[in-house]
Amino acid sequence: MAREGILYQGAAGRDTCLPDLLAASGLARLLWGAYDAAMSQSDEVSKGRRSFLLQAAATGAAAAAATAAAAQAPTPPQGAASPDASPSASPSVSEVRSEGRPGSDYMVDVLKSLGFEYICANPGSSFRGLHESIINYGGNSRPELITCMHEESSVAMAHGYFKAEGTPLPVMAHGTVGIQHASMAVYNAWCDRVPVYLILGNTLDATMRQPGVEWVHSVQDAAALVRDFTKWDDSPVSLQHFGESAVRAYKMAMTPPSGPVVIVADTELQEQPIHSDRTLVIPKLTPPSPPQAESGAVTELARLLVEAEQPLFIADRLARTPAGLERLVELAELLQAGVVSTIPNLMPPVGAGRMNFPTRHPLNQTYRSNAAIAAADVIVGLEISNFFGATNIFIDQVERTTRPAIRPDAKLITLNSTDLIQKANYQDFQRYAAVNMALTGDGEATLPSLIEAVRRLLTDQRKSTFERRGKALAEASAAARERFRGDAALAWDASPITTARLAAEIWEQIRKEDWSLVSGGLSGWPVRLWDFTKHYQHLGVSGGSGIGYGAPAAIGAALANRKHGRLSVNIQNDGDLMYAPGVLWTAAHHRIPVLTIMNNNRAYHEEMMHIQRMSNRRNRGVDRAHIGNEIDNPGIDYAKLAQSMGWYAEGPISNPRDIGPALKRAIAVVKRGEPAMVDVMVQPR
Ligand SMILES: Cc1ncc(C[n+]2csc(CCOP(=O)(O)OP(=O)(O)O)c2C)c(N)n1
Ligand SMILES: [Mg+2]
Repeated sequence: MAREGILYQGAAGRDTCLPDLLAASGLARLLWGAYDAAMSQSDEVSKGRRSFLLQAAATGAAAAAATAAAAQAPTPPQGAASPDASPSASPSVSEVRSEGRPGSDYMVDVLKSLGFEYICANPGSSFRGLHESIINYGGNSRPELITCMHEESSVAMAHGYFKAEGTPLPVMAHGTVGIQHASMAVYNAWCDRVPVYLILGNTLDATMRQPGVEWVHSVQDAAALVRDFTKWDDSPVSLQHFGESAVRAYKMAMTPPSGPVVIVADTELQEQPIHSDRTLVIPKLTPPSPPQAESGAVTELARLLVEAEQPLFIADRLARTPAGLERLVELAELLQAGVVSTIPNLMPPVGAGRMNFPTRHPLNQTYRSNAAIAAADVIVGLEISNFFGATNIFIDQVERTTRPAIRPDAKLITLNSTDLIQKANYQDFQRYAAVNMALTGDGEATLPSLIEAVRRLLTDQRKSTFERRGKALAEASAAARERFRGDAALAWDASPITTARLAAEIWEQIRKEDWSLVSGGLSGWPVRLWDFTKHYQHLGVSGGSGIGYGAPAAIGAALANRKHGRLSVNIQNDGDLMYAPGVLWTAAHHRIPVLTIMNNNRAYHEEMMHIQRMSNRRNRGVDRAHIGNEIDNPGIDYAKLAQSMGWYAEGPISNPRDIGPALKRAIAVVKRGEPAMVDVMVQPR
């Protein structure tokens, strides 16, 4: 039986809907302005939906002697179906609500108030109410539903989207099997300090669960699985509770240090009507201002920097917004200090957590990071978890040892917000770094006051010293860059193609475009050879090194880049793609333009190197190290794989001279608004 008590006080819909109730109760002023906008946007669709339901109901009412005002219909409306895979014992008559709104319509209004452009999901009946409200009541617009083929892809898309756009992309998933699939991608987002916004469907009331699959897909505490690596979660028990927690979750996710959050949307809350005697409010979102480091410590840091002989900044997840990059350039230029913006002590240096500093800036010392770290007398780690790794050399031999990578007199300072967020179980906080000063606060938000404090301490004498230092740093970085250019020319015509040649060929085709490298390190060659200047040109790495991130994160970032008209470039590792290649279909289906170049080394090569190392250490030879690591015999035809999912694709390409023309053709397709792939057979590294 349909329950009694239809939505928002009766059948008149818009006339007596939420804003009116709020106005009557004097609560309207509490609403965020976006609520009204959302309501009017969705009004037409909503009216259409109501009339459809009334129509369906009227047929039913005639057959059933017009009792109970359209509570039942004799024939099910189109597509009415039983829940996931469970044979339905329900009667042949489907009940139809004739008027008003279900709880999930309010949930959609809440999501609209948060300004979400899209929402990713692999469908699941535990959020069928919300799904239906998004597409019908919400008009499938802001948020528009993006169909994903794996929950891990949904979350990784949200991860990549945030890094390009700076705003979260919500994800819906089953509170059990969905979050189990999604969990590794949530972990990546946690380690990378990225606000992923998860909505999990679940039926808490055991008496409301359909026997069978719905029990298997229900849980007491849906967020428990990811609580160790999320910032906050809640399981609301009323619609108002949902509204408040949904807004709170957004605020928590976005407050630096950012991180993933989870809201559980109970199925009963989604599907039952909004009770007429309730007054619902969409709480106002107040964007939080990020925490800054304490002013005395900032002044002391400025003094150390101005007095230093060789100050050096090492930046990892510093630039949260475009302003982060600009401020770091300003600070470095003011002091003529070097900047390393990379994961240190990996040879070769491979990409930063964020795009913090232009690659060809004369003060960029990333190309010679070991030398710069060894020479520095004041080293400031900016939003870096692995400061120990940056300042020590770890040697993985039979006996693992560590030795300092710095001068004995070097002063070590950190400016981090990460101490505000740590949990115990997962160890992404890295080895403890004994430092001289630890400033707690958001790095980007603290830079303006640090710049001001440095300015106050500058003297003409120091300025001329700085100038000399800057010249020397510029020469050193230019020389390092020149060496890399020489290295890139080695085996230029080799086949399989060298990673350096591939990076150079891609650069040649994109350098005049408004490009964005949405994923892919290619052994560090783009960072060495390309001219990165803008915040969206490098989106950094996964955070948790959970492989399977690259492809979906790239497509999520490309979705964000689409409206800006940027050329999204994804350098795609083969092993990474094969975790969940269905995301290729998502890109084609939603017409997400992205240029994907397969870094096809036919192996899980990183792991192959580990087995080679083990074999060498045990003196057994490396000739069997491919076992368990190769992705060959048969080799995968990635062009065919992509074509089968609606992509334009070429390859595999073995002759380096064929890369340029193939990229030209693929870029033309991407410019038409479609995804395109070029599969290239490359050297292992
Ligand atoms: C989820 C997950 N499983 C396994 C690993 C271990 N792992 C690290 S690198 C790697 C190989 C990745 O292969 P590919 O994406 O082709 O990159 P390549 O190493 O060949 O450059 C694997 C399997 C991991 N980091 N994450
Ligand atoms: Mg590989």
